[in-house]
Amino acid sequence: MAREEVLQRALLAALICLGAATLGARADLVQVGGSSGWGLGINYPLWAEQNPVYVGDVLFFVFPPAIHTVFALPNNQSLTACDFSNSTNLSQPNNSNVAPGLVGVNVPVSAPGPDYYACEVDGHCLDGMKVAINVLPGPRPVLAPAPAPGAGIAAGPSGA
Ligand SMILES: [Cu+2]
Repeated sequence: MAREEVLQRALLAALICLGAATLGARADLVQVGGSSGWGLGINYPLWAEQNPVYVGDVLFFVFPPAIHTVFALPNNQSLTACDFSNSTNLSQPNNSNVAPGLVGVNVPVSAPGPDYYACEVDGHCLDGMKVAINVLPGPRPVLAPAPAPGAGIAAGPSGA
């Protein structure tokens, strides 16, 4: 009886996984700044433009803790002015999967719309250590599987 129950639970878990895969629900851990991480001298507007973020993703800030911080700012005005008066300090590390000397901060994104982040260490925000991330409605789209070899050859325009 107990064994049956275990089997049933395993089957249920497998079906749930299969369902999630089929529906394409996928959450990505998105490292802010890409491999450069969170620091000075990085073109965050360009990075944000090239790296769409979707509801359900988790932003991942990686930085040396003695040098930088991560704050969430309330709006674009505060980001532009580097005004931290209504900001939230998110600098507490919660992801240890980083290289020695660095810390990792996961920030799940649960709603669409723009999010604003900056470093509040003196001068860093004004030097460009800030990012506006336009979170897109989820879930993150899954890339279509590659066509089978040979497929599509007959589908080209005819009469060319
Ligand atoms: Cu900084």
